[in-house]
Amino acid sequence: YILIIGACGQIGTELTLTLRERYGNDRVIASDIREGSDNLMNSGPFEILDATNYDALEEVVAYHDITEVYLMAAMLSATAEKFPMRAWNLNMNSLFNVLNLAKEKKINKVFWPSSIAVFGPNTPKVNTPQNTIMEPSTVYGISKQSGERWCEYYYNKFGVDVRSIRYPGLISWKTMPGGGTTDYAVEIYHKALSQGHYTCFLKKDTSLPMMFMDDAIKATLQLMEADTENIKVRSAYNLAAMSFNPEEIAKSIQQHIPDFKMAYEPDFRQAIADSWPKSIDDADAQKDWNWQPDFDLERTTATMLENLKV
Ligand code: VAH
Repeated sequence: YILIIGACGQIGTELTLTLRERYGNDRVIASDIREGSDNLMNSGPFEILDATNYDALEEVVAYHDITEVYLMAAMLSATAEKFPMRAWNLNMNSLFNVLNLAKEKKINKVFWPSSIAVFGPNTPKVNTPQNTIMEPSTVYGISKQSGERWCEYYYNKFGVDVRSIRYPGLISWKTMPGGGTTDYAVEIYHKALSQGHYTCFLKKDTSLPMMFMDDAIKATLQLMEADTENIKVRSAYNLAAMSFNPEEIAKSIQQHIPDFKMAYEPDFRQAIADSWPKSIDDADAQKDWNWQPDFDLERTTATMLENLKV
């Protein structure tokens, strides 16, 4: 059986729905610190679970006969800057709990999300390679870089089958993102439809690596279903689909809503975005497990507007 921790989050919700479609509703147990969308709650088993509580997690794993865990609970970049110690506690202790369950052979396989946030201000920003300088300057990025080191350590020392992806900014219509720096790329579609204008918290030329959620879910399942000997990276794989800046996404929206207006009022998240890469080299994911994205900016915008319009 599969357990999704953080099932009510932006990725967790879509991951749960996709895994339930693929493996059967009752084989995928959703869990989170709070209840989620009706669609999520009505489609299969759910547990209220604090992922930082080892005993509670061990009990859910034993009760539901869990063999695979997707640990999607985390505090994202913007919120983590406001609550550094809470972010570190959640992001790291949840990971240690899951890695230790796997080390004790109580579960067989783990997925844990990393992020392009592991890169910092002195990382090469264009076509950022899989292996390069990583000096993250955000609490969230530090927790993701540390998490990658622990995943690789548990694989090398204890044979734990943990797999990870450095997600770019993710764009979805089924759920809102929660406290990230790339959230503007989701909010903009909602505001374009509801108000015809959007005030962006990043400068118009701030290019960031981005991905439509369907591609992120496809990559996650592809990595988890790959033969273990094909997985050469046990920290976390670079993964890419597209890069764009706020001006470019605004222009793609204006193809559908000509009168859409954009304004720019950069806030504290500008410094976070400026520390991240502009584009990512994901040659390893392509080579090791045949990664290929399906969504570019035009298709993303068309899909978002199509599904969000009332
Ligand atoms: C964030 N959406 O903004 C997340 C992600 C690369 C960005 O890690 O914090």
